[in-house]
Order: sequence, then C-alpha cells, then structure tokens
Amino acid sequence: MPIKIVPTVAQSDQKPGTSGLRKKVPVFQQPHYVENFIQAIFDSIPDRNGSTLVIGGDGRFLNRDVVQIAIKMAAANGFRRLLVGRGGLLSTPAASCVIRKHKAVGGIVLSASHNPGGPNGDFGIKFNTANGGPAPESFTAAIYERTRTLTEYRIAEVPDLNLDQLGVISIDDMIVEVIDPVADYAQLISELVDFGAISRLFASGFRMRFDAMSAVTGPYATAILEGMLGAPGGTVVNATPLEDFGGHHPDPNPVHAKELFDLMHGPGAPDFGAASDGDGDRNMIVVPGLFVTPSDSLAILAAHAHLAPGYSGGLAGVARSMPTSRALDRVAASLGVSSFETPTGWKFFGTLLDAGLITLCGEESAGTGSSHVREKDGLWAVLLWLNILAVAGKRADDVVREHWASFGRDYYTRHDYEEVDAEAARRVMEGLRNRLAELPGRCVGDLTVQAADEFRYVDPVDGSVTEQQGIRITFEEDARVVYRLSGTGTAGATLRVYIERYEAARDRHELETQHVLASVVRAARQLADIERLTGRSEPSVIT
Ligand code: VG1
Ligand code: CO
Repeated sequence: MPIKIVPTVAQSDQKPGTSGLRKKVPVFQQPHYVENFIQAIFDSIPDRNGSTLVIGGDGRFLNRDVVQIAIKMAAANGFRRLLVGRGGLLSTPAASCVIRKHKAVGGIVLSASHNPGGPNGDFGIKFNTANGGPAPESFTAAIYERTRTLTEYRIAEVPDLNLDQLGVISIDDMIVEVIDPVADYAQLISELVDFGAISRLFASGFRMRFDAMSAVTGPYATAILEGMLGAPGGTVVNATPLEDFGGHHPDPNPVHAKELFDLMHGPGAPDFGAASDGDGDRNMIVVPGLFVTPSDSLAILAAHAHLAPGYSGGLAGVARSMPTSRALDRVAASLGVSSFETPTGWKFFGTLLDAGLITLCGEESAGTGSSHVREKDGLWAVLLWLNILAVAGKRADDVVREHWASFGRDYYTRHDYEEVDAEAARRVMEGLRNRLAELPGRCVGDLTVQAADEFRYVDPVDGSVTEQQGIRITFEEDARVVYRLSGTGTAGATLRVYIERYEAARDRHELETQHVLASVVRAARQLADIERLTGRSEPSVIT
C-alpha cells in the first residue's frame, strides 16, 4: 500500500472545546484542515500501533468524506483494525458502546451534535478514549499542542471504500469492518431495561411519539421501539438521517422540537413524547401537558432507576454538571448516596464512572446517562422512562407530579445570548468575576445575594483541577443564577445564563415557569449588566 507523507502548515485555531473541535463546514473544507486535526489526534495516542479504532458520525454534511479520510489516515498510522458504522453512521452513545465492547484504543466521532448541518452548517471532530468517553482535558490539550506544531500527515493512497455494505475490507494488513451501527448498542440496552415490560406496555395500547429530528437516532429508535418492542409503525417520526437535518436545528428542546411540544400539549396527545439530537446523545421528555426539564428528568430517573433490571441493585452515586438544577441532590440525599457536581461537559463524568463512584449522571442541556457507556445517551433515557412507566403502572404526568410532591419543584430556565461579540461576552464574565467579593448581602429587587463564587473543579478521583467553570450566585430566597460562556459555539460567543428557584409548597407546583422565575431573571440581567455590555435586551433562545 503506498503511503503518502504530505507536508502541511500547522493551524492555530484547532483548540477542542466542550465537546471536540466544532467549526463551520467551510472551515473544515480548507486544504489539509481535517487531515491536520486527525494527524494530531493520532500523534497523541501513544499505543496506537496494532490497535483497534472506531470511526463513525451523525451523518451530517461532510461525514462521509471525513470518514474516508480518517480510514486512509488510520491505515498509514499503524492501526490494525477499524470498526466503522455502515454508511459512516454511529450515534455518539453507540460509538462509546462499540469502543468499550471491542476494546478499541478509542474512536473518532464526527458530529456537531445539536448544531445545524449542511454546506453552511456546522461540523465537528471528537476523539473518545479507550473507556468510550470524550478525551479528558489533558488529552485534548495534547491534541491542541500537536496541531500547532505538526508539519506533515500520513495517508494511504487507496480508493474510497464502499461503506454501505456490511463486511470486512482489507487495506494491506489493516482490516476495516463495516458494522451494523445499531446491533451492539441494542444488545447492551436490552440488558439494562426490561424489554418484556415495555413490549407489554405497547401491547396494552400505550402510545408515544419519538421525534428523531432527521438525525442519527432514527435508525436506532425505529429498530428498538418499533422493531424490538412492538410500538406501532409511525411511532418514530423524522426517522431518516439527513445531511442537513431537513434544514432544522436537531436540538431537542421546546423551541426546536416545537411540533412535538405542541402535540403533547394538545387534546390528542399520546401518552409520552420524546426527541433526540443530531448525534443521539441528548433527549427531550414531554408528557401530556408538561415539558419535563432535563434536570427534573434526571432526578426522576435517579429516583426510579431501581425499577429497571440494570439498576435493581441501586445506585452507587450520582453526578450532575454544576449548572444543572439541584433536584438530583434532593433524590441523592433521600437515597443516601453521594451527589457530585462537575463542570459542564460529559468528559468530567468519566473518572467518576470509571472509579465506580456514580451510576447515573446528567446535564441541564438534555443529557442523561449511566455507567453503561461513557457518553450521554438519549434513547437510553427514553427507554428507562418507558421501563419505569411500565413497571410502576403510572401515567407519565402523574410520575412528574408525584415527584414534585415528594421533593418540591426546582423551577428552571436557561437564557442563551447567542453570537454575542466575543469581547463583550468576556467583559460580562470579567465584570462579575471582579465583583464576587462585594455581592453577598446585596439586595437585587426582592432578592438578597447569599453567596457568589466562580466554580473551580478538583476531580475527586485524579485530583486534576479545572478553573473558571462558571460564576454562580445564590440568593437567600432559594434561588440561583449561573453564568458561563459556551464552549461549543462556532460564531462569536454564546453567553448562557442558568436560572432556577426552588418551591417546596405543594400548592405552588403548577405555576408558569417564566412567571415564577421573573424576579430572578431580572436580577440575573441586572447583576451582570447584560444589556449595557452586549447590547441585548432579550436572550436569543429561552429553554
Ligand atoms: C453544551 C452544553 C453541555 C454539553 C455540550 C455538548 O456545551 O451546555 O452541557 O455537554 O454542549 O453536548 P456548551 O459549552 O455550549 O454550553 V452535545 O449534545 O454537543 O455532544
Ligand atoms: Co449531542
């Protein structure tokens, strides 16, 4: 096999963010841009010689091209065996599953998650390590360092492979196995949730809608819900992955999954509604008449997980990202297990999961997962919900209301200011940072600041320290505001403001969220001086 060593010029902008390298498609289309980043990944894997690598992505525009490049570069960089999803597809949780099951050294996952796709949309490349999880900070820092110095990359000069047919292809002494993207994943999930109970639930007339948002979960949800569990045909909608997601944001929230949201709030609502994102790691749960916030969904799953075979022995512990509401902590306290608070991004759950300190974890951004893989897993969350409903024999909306009655309700909203001028966003954060010491005791409207700090994470397992992970302000009235800058955006900066307030009183659990949170929202804007510094009087997206 001829191997070409191609001279290249190092890039200065290939710093991975919250979840890999994400940029606009035209950026990735620059000569050698993709190859540089992949070579930097390979150079950062010390034990790659003779190892197995997994490759797949969410099917968005560029996915097929980059899969071919990654295969040819892997052949020239010492890998022995590649596992590639048919059509170049692998959802993020399935990629994690395949890496673990086949003892791969890691995987290249191509996705920009919930961001729009197509020729002018976003693309992304992420590396997951041998535990199946996103590379930790130390690893992504090494990749970044390498991108700034490399001078050449290696690629095999072979024709494109046919990835649409299952089978084994040899490139010299490297073998490429084109695998069914669903099989290993479906097998794993069937060991965790009670497929018999869910099948009986569907047989009894239970109806749901799953919106795959024209993204990668379509084939998974169709195979499992309709194929294995007997849900009626048509339960999964927008089930065919499209390169541009049909022109939509494949972001499962009330704004971008509005059709599902409206259906669930109308007279003909089915018993349960769910959606997932571009790469299948996020989930939205909406029950008749009620949107379940991801923070509540996480807490509800933790409280009932023992009803599923995979968790019948109870939970070792739980974790949530810092901006996620404290609803999970209340459940952990009642179960008598520890609850950890990590920075935003799934990579921070890895050490806790590997050490067996936690079983379930999640983020406010529609991510829920467990120790079965090292990524968040949208379809798994939906199936665990169905398992709970089937075994408990309750309506989904009753499960939510009973949860609030037992634990109180954490009203929650996130206000995103997208594509803000990067310098203005930096000034918002800097301004808050400089005033942290003087805020406690200060009155803002009808609220009083109790504490203000900047989140700094010391990993309890490996001791690594991550600074500046969000500014948090708590109020004496049991409310909290968190500010942080997104690490996944591809244009300007995105300021995220996370707002919550706890209500213990049972007669205050059915109020309108934005109404309950109005004074906290006002305080959040005022304290950070958002309008003056960014020129924005309203956020671009409220979820
Ligand atoms: C966002 C979310 C974060 C999530 C990340 C990746 O990051 O806030 O919770 O882990 O996206 O999700 P940021 O830095 O933009 O706030 V996904 O579905 O892209 O893999
Ligand atoms: Co995602």
